[in-house]
Amino acid sequence: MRVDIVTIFPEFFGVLDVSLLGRARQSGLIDVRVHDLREFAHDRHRTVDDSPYGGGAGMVMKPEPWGEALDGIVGESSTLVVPSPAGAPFTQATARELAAREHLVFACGRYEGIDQRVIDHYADRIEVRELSLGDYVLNGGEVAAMAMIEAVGRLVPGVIGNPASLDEESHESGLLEYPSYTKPALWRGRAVPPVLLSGNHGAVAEWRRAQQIERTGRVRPDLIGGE
Ligand code: 97T
Repeated sequence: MRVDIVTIFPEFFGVLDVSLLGRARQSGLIDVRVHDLREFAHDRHRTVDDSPYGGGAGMVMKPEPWGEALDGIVGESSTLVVPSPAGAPFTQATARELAAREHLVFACGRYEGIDQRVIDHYADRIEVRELSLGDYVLNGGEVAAMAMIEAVGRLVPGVIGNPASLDEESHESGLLEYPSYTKPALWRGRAVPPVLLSGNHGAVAEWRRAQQIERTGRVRPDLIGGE
């Protein structure tokens, strides 16, 4: 998979080298390239933003640098991902869909967003996904893009050593994960649930399932048709 990132903060993405995806990058499974949007702004101050038509607070990212940058990066089989608080929810299902793409291009907007014509222009030509991490506001798309790249990258075949471990995770079954324990069996007066020491695999599986259902109902009733 090829991943391109366009941002005014390219140095932000240095952490991708030290994360789990570092090995995937070295082995060539994921090829990540970061581009500085300001290199596509040609005025003396390398301006990438301007005040909004119609008035209002904040600044909007100008379309010309985005067009120049993206024209040199996208091809007909690219998917353009635009992190945005106004986007559709990014979920594990979204991550799975994107993990099957050949080429992802992340457009990281700052300020109050990118001139909408940029999104509309590319949406007429290629797949464009405006995606939100959740109902809160960040200063820009960089942190959201990083979260999405990690969620997608670990689903690319070969990136995770034991792919079976992916199946048991929160959000794959529609339920949250069961609680986990390791040695010692007694810690600060707290015992590991005895069923986990019983050696009875059926009883363990049943207990874990019950824990998943209890936890999901308590913490995330929305996942099972409540609230
Ligand atoms: O708040 C944002 C600002 C810019 C780009 C993305 C976001 C965001 O993404 N998920 C939640 C908020």
